[in-house]
Amino acid sequence: MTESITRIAVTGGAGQIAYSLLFRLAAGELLGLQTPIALHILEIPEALSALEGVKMELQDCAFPLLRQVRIGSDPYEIFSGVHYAFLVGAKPRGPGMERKDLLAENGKIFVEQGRALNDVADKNVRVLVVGNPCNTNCLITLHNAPGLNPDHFHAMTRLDQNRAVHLLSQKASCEVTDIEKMTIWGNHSNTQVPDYFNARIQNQPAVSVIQERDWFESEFIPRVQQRGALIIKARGKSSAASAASAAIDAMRAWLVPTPINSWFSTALFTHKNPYGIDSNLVFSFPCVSTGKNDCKIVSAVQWNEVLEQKIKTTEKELIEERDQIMEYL
Ligand code: NAX
Repeated sequence: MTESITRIAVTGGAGQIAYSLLFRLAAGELLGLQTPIALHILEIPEALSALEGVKMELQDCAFPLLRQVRIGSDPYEIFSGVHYAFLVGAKPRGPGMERKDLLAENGKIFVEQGRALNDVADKNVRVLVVGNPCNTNCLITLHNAPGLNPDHFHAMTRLDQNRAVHLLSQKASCEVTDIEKMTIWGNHSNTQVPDYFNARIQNQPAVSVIQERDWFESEFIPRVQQRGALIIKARGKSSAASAASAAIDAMRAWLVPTPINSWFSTALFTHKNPYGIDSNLVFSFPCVSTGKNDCKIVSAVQWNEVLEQKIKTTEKELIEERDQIMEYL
C-alpha cells in the first residue's frame, strides 16, 4: 500500500520566519508524530540558492516524518497537491515606499499564488496568509481562487493574540494557560483591537481581576499593538520565531477541538459574519473549531463603547486597503 503523505507549502522559504517554521513543521508540530509530510517550499529565483542551503539543513536533521522537500520558484509546481499552505513570503516595504505601493506590489504576488492554489492545490487546502499586509493579501488570494472554499483562507492574528495573552498573564501574575477568550478584532496592524472586555482570567472577567480600567486602555491595547515595533528596536529584525510559532498555533487551531469556554482569534472572509462588518474583507474574529479542519465565528460577543469605536476604525482601515487593490479582486 502506498503511504499517504500530507503536503505542506511554505512560501518565503529563505526568509527568517520560514527558518523557524520549516523545522518545526518537519518535526511534526502541526500534524503530530504519526503523519508523514512533504514540504513544498517557494522562493523568488534570486533566493533559491539560499533556499538550497535550508533544504540541506532540513535533510541533515534526519526528521523521521519528513519524506520529501521540494523547492522552486514556480507556484504552479510548488503548490501541486498541497493540503496546507503557509503564505509567508511577501515584499517588504522599501525605502521611500508608500503603503499603497506596498499593497500593489504584494497584490500581484497574491493574485498569482491564489490562481496557482486554485489550479493545482488539493481542493480542500487550508491557507494561512502571514505575509503583510496579511488581511488584504488574504482577501486577494481567496478572490483569485474561485474554485476553492473561501472559508478555508485565513490571515494570521494569532501572534497578536499570543502577545496579549502573555501581557495579561504577566499583569495578573498567573500562567498563560489561565487566560481564555482573548480576541483580536480586525486588521493585523496598529489599528487591531485586543479585546480586554471579553477576556477571562482563571474563569473570571479580566476586568474584574485587574481592576484598572485605565491600564487596559492606555497600556494594554497600545502595548499589544506596538509589540512588533519594540521587537524590531531590540533585535534589529522583525519577530520571526514567535511568528512561526503563532503560524503553527493558527493552523493547528483548526485541527484540535477548541476547549469549552474558550476561543481563538483568526482573520476570516467576512461574507457570513454575524457582526455586520462589511462583507468583503478579511477580518479577525473570535472563532472555535470542532477539530475537524473547520472554523466558525463565535457570535453575540458583546462590545463596550471603547471597543465598538475601535472596531469601526480597524474596519475602515481594511476598507481603505481594499479600495487600493480593487483591480486584483
Ligand atoms: P523575510 O524578508 O526574512 O523573508 C521573506 C521571504 O519572502 C524572502 O526570502 C523573499 O525572497 C521571499 N519572497 C518575496 N516574494 C516572494 C514570492 N513572490 N514568492 C515566494 N517568496 C517570496 O521576512 P520574514 O521576517 O520571514 O517575514 C515574512 C512576512 O511575514 C513579512 O511580510 C512580514 O511583514 C510578515 N509578518 C507577519 C506577521 C503576522 O502576524 N501576520 C508577524 C511577523 C511578520 O512581520
